[in-house]
This record gives sequence, structure tokens and C-alpha cells, in this order.
Amino acid sequence: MYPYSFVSSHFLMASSVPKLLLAINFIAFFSIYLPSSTASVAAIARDREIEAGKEARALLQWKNSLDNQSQVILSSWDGSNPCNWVGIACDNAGSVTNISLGNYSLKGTLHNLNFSFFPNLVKLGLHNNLLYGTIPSRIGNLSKLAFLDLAYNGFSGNIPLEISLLSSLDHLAIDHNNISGTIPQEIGELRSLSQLFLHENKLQGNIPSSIGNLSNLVNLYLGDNELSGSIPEELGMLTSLHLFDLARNHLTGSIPSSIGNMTSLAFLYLFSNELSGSIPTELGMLRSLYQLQLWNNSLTGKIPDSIGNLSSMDRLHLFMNKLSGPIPSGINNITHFKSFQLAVNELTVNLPENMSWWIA
Ligand SMILES: *[C@@H]1O[C@H](CO)[C@@H](O)[C@H](O)[C@H]1NC(C)=O
Ligand SMILES: *[C@@H]1O[C@H](CO)[C@@H](O)[C@H](O)[C@H]1NC(C)=O
Ligand SMILES: *[C@@H]1O[C@H](CO)[C@@H](O)[C@H](O)[C@H]1NC(C)=O
Ligand SMILES: *[C@@H]1O[C@H](CO)[C@@H](O)[C@H](O)[C@H]1NC(C)=O
Ligand SMILES: *[C@@H]1O[C@H](CO)[C@@H](O)[C@H](O)[C@H]1NC(C)=O
Ligand SMILES: *[C@@H]1O[C@H](CO)[C@@H](O)[C@H](O)[C@H]1NC(C)=O
Ligand SMILES: *[C@@H]1O[C@H](CO)[C@@H](O)[C@H](O)[C@H]1NC(C)=O
Ligand SMILES: *[C@@H]1O[C@H](CO)[C@@H](O)[C@H](O)[C@H]1NC(C)=O
Ligand SMILES: *[C@@H]1O[C@H](CO)[C@@H](O)[C@H](O)[C@H]1NC(C)=O
Ligand SMILES: *[C@@H]1O[C@H](CO)[C@@H](O)[C@H](O)[C@H]1NC(C)=O
Ligand SMILES: *[C@@H]1O[C@H](CO)[C@@H](O)[C@H](O)[C@H]1NC(C)=O
Ligand SMILES: CC(=O)N[C@H]1CO[C@H](CO)[C@@H](O)[C@@H]1O
Repeated sequence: MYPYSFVSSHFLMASSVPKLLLAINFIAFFSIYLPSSTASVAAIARDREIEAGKEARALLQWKNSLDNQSQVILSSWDGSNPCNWVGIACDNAGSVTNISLGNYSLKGTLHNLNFSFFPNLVKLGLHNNLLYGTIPSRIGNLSKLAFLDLAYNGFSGNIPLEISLLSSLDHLAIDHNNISGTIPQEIGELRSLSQLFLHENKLQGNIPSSIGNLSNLVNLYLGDNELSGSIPEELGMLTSLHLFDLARNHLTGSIPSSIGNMTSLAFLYLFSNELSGSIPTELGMLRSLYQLQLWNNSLTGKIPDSIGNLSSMDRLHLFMNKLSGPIPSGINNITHFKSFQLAVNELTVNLPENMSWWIA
């Protein structure tokens, strides 16, 4: 028998109480006269209805904390069955799995969304709203979350350490907010992560070397922040990485040669930092490289001959550095360049004959 303790639950919506009491009588009746398996099925259905009621109540509590206009937008949010509300999807058992409210102009904070009530939530999509305040540490309670998108809002404060509890997370987007503080080292625990978007914030401090442990990472966007220190060598372990953006930060030191191990890399954006040293020869190992943007740094030395092996290259921007020496003749091998800019350098201009017009 299932305990009936839920009867005292204060989470039941007033309007659903009579219906539930009827259901209880019904179950109590049949559990006496029918085989226990039938009673269990009914009891499971009943438990699910109660869970859905808790989820509905938690969502309504959040709705009521948003501004009036947002409450109008969410006017379909009414009653005790959230599964047919705008932006909400449920599993077959009627438990909320997806909250998809991108581009809804919702205004308010997340502090009244009680994350303890969504044991089955896999997606929380709140892209491009007018949400503000901090990201609550209780977000770590969403134990099944795979997709979290808080981008294009006005969130501030730090990235909560509890985010590392979201072990199923595949997609984490917090870009285009006002997030400050450092990127927690604990982010390296999100082993399922394939998309990490933290760009256009006010993040400071070093890039944690633990990011090198995120072996499923495909897109890593950390650009347009205030990150400093050097690029950790461990990032070379990211062999699935397709796009790597560290542009417009305050990074110093040299480009680690381990980047040559990122064999899937197509886009490498390191422009507008304070990087020094020479361009590592190992970059020539990145056969899929399509855009290499290293402009506006303090890079020295000559352009490595290995660049000539990057036959897929479309865009090579090296201007505003302190490079010197001849331009490698192998660059002639790259036949479908769209944009090749080396200007504002100290390079000896002995470009392969028909390439001079590529210079900006
Ligand atoms: C929002 O609605 C409440 C109740 O209807 C009202 O008292 C309040 O003034 C409204 N606030 C704004 C900002 O319109
Ligand atoms: C929001 O709108 C933009 C621009 O129309 C669109 O590209 C984006 O996919 C939308 N996002 C969501 C989550 O609906
Ligand atoms: C969320 O719900 C839990 C369980 O009922 C409760 O203990 C907690 O105080 C609630 N938190 C907030 C912020 O409402
Ligand atoms: C819910 O979110 C997951 C994870 O992003 C996604 O794969 C799935 O298609 C979504 N389901 C619905 C019904 O939107
Ligand atoms: C970030 O904060 C600044 C000042 O506090 C504000 O002017 C700006 O609009 C905020 N940006 C976002 C995306 O909320
Ligand atoms: C990567 O994970 C391993 C195993 O959990 C751990 O020992 C190591 O310290 C991590 N590396 C970084 C750079 O965090
Ligand atoms: C690239 O990976 C290999 C094999 O994992 C390793 O031995 C080597 O040190 C790495 N190269 C760099 C430059 O980090
Ligand atoms: C070059 O990078 C610095 C930061 O290192 C930035 O302040 C400056 O605006 C950048 N210049 C251009 C032309 O983007
Ligand atoms: C280009 O690649 C070939 C084949 O992998 C290699 O033998 C050669 O040394 C590379 N050239 C340069 C300049 O790195
Ligand atoms: C340029 O291409 C030629 C012919 O395919 C090849 O022999 C040479 O090694 C290439 N040069 C570089 C620097 O990769
Ligand atoms: C440039 O030179 C290469 C080899 O020297 C040749 O194949 C190509 O057609 C030339 N391109 C133009 C635009 O003249
Ligand atoms: C049930 C559960 O996981 N509760 C946790 C929710 O998040 C807060 C803040 O991280 C924790 O203190 C709770 O234990």
C-alpha cells in the first residue's frame, strides 16, 4: 500500500482538492476489492498527479513574481496541469521536462522559481528576456538538466559553483549578460558539455585549466570578457573542439603549442589580446582550420612555413602584431583564400607574386 500522507500536503491547489479527494476514495475502494497490481497503477497515477500539482504551483509562484506584462504573456499559465501551458513540455507521466521561453520579454528574477520541484527538467531555455539578478545556486537542484540557456539577459553576480552539479549538462549558455567574477575551476566537472557560451560578460581572472577535461566540447566561446593570464596548455586536449574563441580579453603569454592537438579545430579567434611569443609551428597540424584570427596582439618571429599546409583556410588575419621575416611561400598553396591580412607588421613584403592584392 502507498502511504496517503499526501492528503495533508499544502501544495494542492484549492480547485483541485475535490477531484483529488474523489480519486482517493476511488483508489481506497478498489485497493480493497481488486488485485494489488491494479491498485499500484492507480496509486502511481495519483502520485504523478500530485507531482504535476507541485510543479504547477512552483511555476505559478514564479509567474506571480514577474512584472505585470510578463504575467499577461503567461496568461495560459493557469490551473494545475502545466503540460498545456505556453513554453512547457512534459513527459508521458505528466512531469515537466522542458521550459522553453526564449524571446518572451519576461522581466524579473529567478529567485522565486523553486528549482527543487522539477526533478525531470531537461531544458531551461530563457534566452533573450529581461531577466536580472543573480543566477541562484539552487540551480544545482536541477539534476537532469541537459540544456541551460540564460543568454541575452541582464544577469549579474558570479557563476554559481553549484552549476558543476549539473552532470548531464550538454549546452550551457550564459553569454551576453553582466556576469562577473571568475570561471569556477569546478566547471571541469561538466563532462557531458559540448557547448559552452560565456562570451560578452565581465568575467575576470584565469581560464581554468580544468576546461581541458571537457573532452566533448565542440564550441567554446569565452570572448569579450576581462580574462587574464595565459592560455592553459591543457586546452590542447580538446580534440573535438570546432570553434575556440578567446578574443577581446587581456590574455598574455604565448600561444601554447598544444593547440596543434585540437585536430577538429576550424575557427581559432585569439585577436585583441596581449599575446606574445611566436606563432607555434604546430598550428600547421590543424588541417580543418578555416579561420585563423590572431590580429591585434604582440606576436613576434616569422610566420611558420607549416601555415602552407592549411589548405582549407579561408581567412588568415595576422595584422597589428610584431611579426617579421619573409612570408612563407607555402601560402601560395592556399588557393581559396577570401581574406588574407598581414598589414601593420614589420614583415618583409616579398609576397608570392600574385598575392600582393590580398594585403589590406
Ligand atoms: C501590477 O498589477 C498590480 C495589480 O493589478 C497593480 O497594483 C500594480 O500597480 C501593477 N504594477 C505596474 C507596474 O503596473
Ligand atoms: C529568438 O529570436 C532570434 C531572432 O529572431 C532567433 O534567432 C532565436 O532563435 C530565437 N530564440 C529562441 C530560443 O526562440
Ligand atoms: C523550495 O521548496 C523547498 C521544498 O518545499 C523549500 O524547502 C524551500 O524553502 C523552497 N525555496 C524557496 C526559495 O522557495
Ligand atoms: C526538450 O529539451 C531537450 C533537450 O534540449 C530536447 O532534446 C527536446 O527536443 C525538448 N523537447 C521538447 C518537447 O521540446
Ligand atoms: C550591465 O550593467 C551595466 C551597468 O551596471 C548596464 O549599463 C548594462 O545595461 C548591463 N548590461 C546588461 C546586458 O544587462
Ligand atoms: C582532469 O580530471 C582528472 C580526473 O578527474 C583530474 O585528476 C585532473 O586534475 C583534471 N585536470 C584538470 C586540469 O583539472
Ligand atoms: C599532443 O598530444 C600528444 C598525445 O596525447 C602528446 O604526447 C603531446 O605532448 C601533445 N602535444 C602538445 C604540443 O601538447
Ligand atoms: C586591440 O586590443 C586591445 C586590447 O588588447 C583593445 O583595447 C583595442 O581596442 C584593440 N584594437 C582594435 C583595433 O580592435
Ligand atoms: C606539411 O605536411 C606534410 C605532410 O604531413 C609534411 O610532411 C610537411 O612537413 C608539412 N610542411 C610543413 C611546412 O610543415
Ligand atoms: C605546397 O604544395 C606543394 C605541392 O602540393 C607541396 O609539395 C608543398 O610541400 C606545399 N608547401 C607547403 C609549405 O605545404
Ligand atoms: C596565382 O598563382 C598560382 C600559382 O602560382 C596560380 O595557380 C593561380 O592561378 C594564380 N592566381 C591568380 C589570381 O593569378
Ligand atoms: C534537494 C536538493 O538538492 N536541495 C539542494 C538545493 O540546492 C541548495 C543550494 O545549493 C542545497 O542546499 C540543497 O541541498
